[in-house]
Amino acid sequence: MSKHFEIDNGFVDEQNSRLRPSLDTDYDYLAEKLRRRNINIEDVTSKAQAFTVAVPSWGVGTGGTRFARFAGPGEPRDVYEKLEDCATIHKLVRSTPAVSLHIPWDRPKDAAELRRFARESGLYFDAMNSNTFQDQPGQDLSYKFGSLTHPDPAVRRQAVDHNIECIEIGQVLGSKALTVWIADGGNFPGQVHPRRALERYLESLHLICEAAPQDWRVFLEHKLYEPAFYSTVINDWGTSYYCARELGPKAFCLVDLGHHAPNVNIEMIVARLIQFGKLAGFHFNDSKYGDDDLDAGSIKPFQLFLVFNELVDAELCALSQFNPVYMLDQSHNLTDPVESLMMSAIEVNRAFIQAHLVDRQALTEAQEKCDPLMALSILKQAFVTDVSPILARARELSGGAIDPVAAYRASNYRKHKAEERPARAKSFAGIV
Ligand code: LRH
Ligand code: MN
Repeated sequence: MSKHFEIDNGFVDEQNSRLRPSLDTDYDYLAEKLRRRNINIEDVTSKAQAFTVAVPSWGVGTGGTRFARFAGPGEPRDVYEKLEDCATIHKLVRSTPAVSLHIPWDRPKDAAELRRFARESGLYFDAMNSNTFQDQPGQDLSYKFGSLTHPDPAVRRQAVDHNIECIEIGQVLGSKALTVWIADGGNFPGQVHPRRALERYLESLHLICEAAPQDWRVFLEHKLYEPAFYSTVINDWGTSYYCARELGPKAFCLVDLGHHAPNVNIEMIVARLIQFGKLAGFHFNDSKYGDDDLDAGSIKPFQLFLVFNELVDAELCALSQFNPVYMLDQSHNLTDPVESLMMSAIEVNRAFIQAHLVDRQALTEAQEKCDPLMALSILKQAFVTDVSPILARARELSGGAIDPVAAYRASNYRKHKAEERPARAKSFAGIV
């Protein structure tokens, strides 16, 4: 492979040297503030250093909508170039060592070779994602009217086989989980028989769970609507939870923050799935209306904090079956995907650290004494604490950039990639 431009550690150090004095001041000021709350800033900083969130391979290319996709310069053209961009994100923010692949978009010619390349780039693979919501060139049977729940058993078999292929590729890559999101549903009343469709879903997922190795997990991803606009087979957390229970110990429920009706209390769903021992983890993003796949923490940062408040509460209670995976699932239609993914990884880490600043003893007292105002203000005190110095120090201590976006822009990484990766002739509308 010809020489590819990379941001080197020396450049990051030089960038940091200019920012370190003001970070020291801000960090010491915050340290004093937290000391008065009996919080040791070093402990919290090491939590921020240990925090990780996986990056979606499909997120480093420019996203689009059904109306248009405005391809950016230096788009990654294959899974290797996608991993190059993922490695650059991790080099600067130091909290995204894992990448979640989507098959067939990222089907490797040589999975072992891809694993080696990833390891050499400081990366490993998180959950695999199957795709039975598009027809591939040369595919025998169409998924137009569904996949794992399609009335035709041959189509269901084809979809099950695809998921099993994703597991087999994942095993070579070192992944330990498969995320199954299906678009199955209908656009018209009467089009899909809800009970038969769900029975077929369970029949298909049983075959997929059986094919998954003992130490693997299968993540069921629910979604209210789109692309089906009247009924969706796995439309909400209740249906997903029922299925995960029916499917047994390998099956868990994955929460994509954009997959709910407006104003749904997602942190309550998280608390329930934690209590029921079936929380798989998350696809973090943000939205104002539908499944907008906007940058995490960009629209409803308080909701993201409240979700992590439930997660940290469970973590501190050392609940069994509590091992959630954190992934971003976003579509970057207008921004440089590397910048958006870096910012989003930081915002998810921010919510996690803010949730660790909650005075849980005082909160429990306020809850048990029915003192709602005190309970809210205890949460708000943590949420309004600017933990940016902790996040920046954690990145710096882990060899990353104090200001990742500034370092990235100063490196001209995108300009270099535009020279290395001549644009594809025609760019298509659609999310990726
Ligand atoms: C569906 C979804 C799913 C992915 C796709 C790219 O909306 O969230 O997780 O497979 O986006
Ligand atoms: Mn998702």
